[in-house]
Amino acid sequence: MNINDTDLNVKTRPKVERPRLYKVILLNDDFTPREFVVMVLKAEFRLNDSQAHQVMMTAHRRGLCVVAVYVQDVAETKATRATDAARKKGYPLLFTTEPEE
Ligand code: TYC
Repeated sequence: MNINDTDLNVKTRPKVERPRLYKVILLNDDFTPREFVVMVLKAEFRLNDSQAHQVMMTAHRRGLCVVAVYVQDVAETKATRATDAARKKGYPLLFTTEPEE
């Protein structure tokens, strides 16, 4: 392999930009049990118990809370999976995504 084919050569190294990140946003509702919200946050977003409680209570008090940021397809997949898990139990819990500025 030629040195020009490697990333070691600055003259030919393609310039890559970091992908835009998307926020996953948890919305409050009046029906989903708090403990179910905590369970979903731990299972889908790998939050620990303390983080999950804090995020849940922020959404509960303020109406919404940013859970985490990911590249677009990861953010959308996690938001959909978490929303579907609630729907399966008959809860209206909703996660949305939104690009960071
Ligand atoms: N507000 C719900 C209740 O009182 C709990 C809840 C918290 C639901 C956060 C959704 O994103 C949420 N049972």
